[in-house]
Amino acid sequence: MTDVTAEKSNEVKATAAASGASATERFQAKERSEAASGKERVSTLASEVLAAVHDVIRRHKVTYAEYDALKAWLIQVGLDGEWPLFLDVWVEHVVEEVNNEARPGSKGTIEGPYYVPGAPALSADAALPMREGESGTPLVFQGQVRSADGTLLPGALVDIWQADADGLYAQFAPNLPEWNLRGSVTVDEKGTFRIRTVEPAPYQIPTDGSCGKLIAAAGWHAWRPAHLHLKVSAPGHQTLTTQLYFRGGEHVTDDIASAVKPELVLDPAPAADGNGHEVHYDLELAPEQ
Ligand code: MBD
Ligand code: FE
Repeated sequence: MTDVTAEKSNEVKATAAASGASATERFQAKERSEAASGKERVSTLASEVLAAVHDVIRRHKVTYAEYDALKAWLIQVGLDGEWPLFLDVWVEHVVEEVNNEARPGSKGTIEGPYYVPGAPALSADAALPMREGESGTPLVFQGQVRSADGTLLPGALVDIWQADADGLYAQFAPNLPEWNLRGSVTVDEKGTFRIRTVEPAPYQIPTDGSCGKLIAAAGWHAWRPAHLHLKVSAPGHQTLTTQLYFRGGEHVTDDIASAVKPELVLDPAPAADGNGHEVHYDLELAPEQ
């Protein structure tokens, strides 16, 4: 006879395989530019990545046992669907850094694997979609969207997505409403927005997949600090992809994804109505080049 209890608890658990499969599917559905680089550049980049690997092997005299462990692990990353997670946690921050270091306006940071386009459209003063009695400290997040020169941007969209108070993302963990804590906010005529949500919990990388195995084998920790993800767009401006963190929160100073910048740490204050916290954060977009 099957153990119904075990099956059930397995079904409701957020597994690496389930979130990995969703993240891989999501990335494959993303519109992206094809063949961004010519032969010469591909050759340069590929040669230098390989040379860096060869250098590590020589310096550390990597054994055949270690080489086979690496092969097995790389194969398993793909089978677990964890390439999006692996790349966004350990590589994306440097891509973001080199691409946006000279951009005026608000600081960006990594997108990560859990953005989903097409979230419910919300007005400038709205609550994110959430369950009745959604747990977590209520948070009012308000601000104004401007161009880097200070001009108001009334046509802006603030796309927001976050984990819930258990650290889980809708569409990447089971049993959450499809668009829980995800919304696409149109700012008002002054460029302002006022979003009611709950504070997210820190996020733990799934421990039962390949990324989790690497973390355990290396003796690292698996945590990202609590964060709100934002994508802010407006006509004639470069889209800002960023995240906001909470001052004093766990892992703000040791994010596994290296995606915290001092400018991105919020200082929430007690809400005027005594219910949770509120915080003001303005967002400045760089004009299109
Ligand atoms: C996340 O929530 C996230 O934002 C990143 C970058 C990686 C893994 C999970
Ligand atoms: Fe995240």
